Amino acid sequence: MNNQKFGYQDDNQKITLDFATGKEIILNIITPEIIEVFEDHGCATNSYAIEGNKKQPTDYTVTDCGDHIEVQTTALIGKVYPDRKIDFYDAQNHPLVLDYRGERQMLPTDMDDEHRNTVMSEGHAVHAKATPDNVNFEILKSLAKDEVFYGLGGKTGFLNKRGYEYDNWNTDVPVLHNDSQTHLYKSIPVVYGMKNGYPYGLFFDDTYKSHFDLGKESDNYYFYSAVGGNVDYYVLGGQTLQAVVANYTYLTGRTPLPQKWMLGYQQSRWGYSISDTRVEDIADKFAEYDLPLDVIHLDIDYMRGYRDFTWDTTKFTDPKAFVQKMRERGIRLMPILDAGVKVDDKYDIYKEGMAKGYFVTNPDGSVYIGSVWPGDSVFPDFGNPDVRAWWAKHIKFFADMGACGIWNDMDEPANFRAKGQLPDDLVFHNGQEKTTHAKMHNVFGHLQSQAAYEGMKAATQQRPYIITRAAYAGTQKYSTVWTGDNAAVWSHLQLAIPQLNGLGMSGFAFAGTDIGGFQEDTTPELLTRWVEASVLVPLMRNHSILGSRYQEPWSFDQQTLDIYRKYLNLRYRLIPYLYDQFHQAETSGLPVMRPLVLNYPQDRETWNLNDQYLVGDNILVAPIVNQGATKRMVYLPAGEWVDFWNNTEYAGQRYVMVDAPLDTLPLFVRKDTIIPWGNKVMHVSDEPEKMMTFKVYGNQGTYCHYQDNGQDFKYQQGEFNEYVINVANDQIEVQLQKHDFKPVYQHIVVETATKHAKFTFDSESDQYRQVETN
Ligand code: MIG
Repeated sequence: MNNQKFGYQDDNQKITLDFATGKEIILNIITPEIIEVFEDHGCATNSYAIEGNKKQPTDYTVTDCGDHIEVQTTALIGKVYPDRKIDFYDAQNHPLVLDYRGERQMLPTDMDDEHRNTVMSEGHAVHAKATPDNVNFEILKSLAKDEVFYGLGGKTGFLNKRGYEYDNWNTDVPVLHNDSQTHLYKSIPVVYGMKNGYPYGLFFDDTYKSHFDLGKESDNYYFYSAVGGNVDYYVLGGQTLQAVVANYTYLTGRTPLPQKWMLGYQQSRWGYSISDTRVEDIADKFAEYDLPLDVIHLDIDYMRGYRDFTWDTTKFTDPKAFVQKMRERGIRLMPILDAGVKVDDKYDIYKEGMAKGYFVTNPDGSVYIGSVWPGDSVFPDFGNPDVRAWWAKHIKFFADMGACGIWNDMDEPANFRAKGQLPDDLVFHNGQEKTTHAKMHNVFGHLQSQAAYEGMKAATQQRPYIITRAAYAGTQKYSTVWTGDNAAVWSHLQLAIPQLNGLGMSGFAFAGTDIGGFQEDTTPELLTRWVEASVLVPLMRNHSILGSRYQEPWSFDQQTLDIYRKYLNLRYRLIPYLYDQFHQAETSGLPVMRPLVLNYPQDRETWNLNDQYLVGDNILVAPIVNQGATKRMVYLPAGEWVDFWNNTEYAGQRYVMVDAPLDTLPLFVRKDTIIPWGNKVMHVSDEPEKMMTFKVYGNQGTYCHYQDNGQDFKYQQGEFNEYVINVANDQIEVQLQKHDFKPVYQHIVVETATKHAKFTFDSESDQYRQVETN
């Protein structure tokens, strides 16, 4: 039997710890700021979140200190005790993540079985409590008095997750999303904390159903539990909260630079795709009302009987020609694709998949039949790499049609049978091994999106545009996300900001919500405030459910239309700024849209700020999210800030009261910032822009602007340009710092408060010449 005493073996950044009782615990030193804690529970160890070897050669020491063993890098100290407890500190010995030395104290309940039935008989939900006996393991960590929590992907509730519990189990939630729902469509098991102001992260890489209690049950501990998998979590260190987030995206991957037009405005509704004429009518209206637009989304009706990879030619006479025709008008089409495949012996996808054994089976080996839009449906076993390759190959169908991407829906996966889920014991693959749905559920959407990404990339050689509703940690490498079926209620406009900020901190730099609200009937005021709030949200799409009140920009009065247009125009002006931010995000691993706490973690006022966001470092958006409000308090963090609309300057680190009549979004630019200001356009052009303007807020500034072809992967070989704009002491300079993408702006204009300087490109010197100033 295990007779070993407390001790360790040290093997090249892998420290195996032995205890008098219980399993060994392994500490893997990934980088100086990342340590993995692993305890084998007999499950597969491959990761769907982390691809490739992330271990970097790292200096570290392991010391036997008598009563504990100490593992130290330049950034983290791990102290392991004979009773299996582990504590992590930063290099200055500030506690970050400490095992809790006590037992859980379950919340008291006054409900016995009889009362439970009484309560349920009226229709009230009675939530099962996470108890130690219905999970595989629980990990309790001690909680400090002022500890705050962020991350977890797009959960419900507020920015700071302290005091709430959440589950990780991808679920189609077609009812109103509110604070009491512990889980929605995505499972991103990363949480960031600040203990006494010191930041850390914990990433639990387990795809099984898991649970976070972040100080709801107790003020003394928080805990994580899971129903399966190994104990496998990463302690993320870093000097700042930003560094911690960058470490998480180092591990799980960074949001790749999108094609530029993906940042354009997008219009959708379940119902548009009933015919080509209906879609065309929407495009016509955008033109008629002078509204810019890049993408129209095609919901499920374009398919033939909801069969994946089909296009109903009774609704679209010639789909390919139609896509091409719209493309010539500057509009791209984005078809939806569902997870469930119709059971139909005359349908090639079904036949092929059946012949190859590509669908998920019951434990007895028969193919599992659920139900989705097409009626009886089967589900591809995306855990099998051959199935992904097969799916990816069929994606070519859409690429050949000229579709601009793939919109993955119902990929939790959702099912109309078995209480909306697939049964836990269905047989899936995890690579070549057989496993269960319980393990693969939370990565179903991830793997479907990966297949779509790879299929599109192979077919087009361009940066794929994939949107998914379900996701796991790491999905950001393949797909953008939207937050699913929200509703046209003010609380969902309020929810949008913490949700998107949470997704951003969890790696998803490219995300959005359905503008106007998907379910229920919007109002002109709600729609107006929603489009204002979304002006710098990375994914900008208006989407609604069929049967709801129309919510296209022209659906209400002239004022609503005019304000909507004003913000679409502003969006297009700011696309170059957003695109620059995406370029930076790909290397920094930080989100584009972010909560203030990410940039100002020392400032306690930012810790619970739910209704504001930053875009990069220099633009602050403070939307109106309450009906009837025409003023609001805005918290401006340290520094000086300039009101975008009237150039009023404010000192930061205080609240200011600002006016926000219906047509005004409170918008601020950090003083002494330069912002690129795109041309007024109706669509993002395929052709390189001939001219760019830069606006100076304040008196000086430096800005580095990025330019590439906006479409393919050549930028990864260095095919891009960098412009540096410098304004200081009344001097304005424009420099082409890097010129490896051939086309350049012919003209550049720099606007300061008092001057308007125009520069022209001189091909001889490969630089800009100032031609006039006034
Ligand atoms: O609600 O395809 O979240 O965006 O319009 C039923 C129809 C299924 C859910 C998606 C929504 C989409 C809808 N789908």
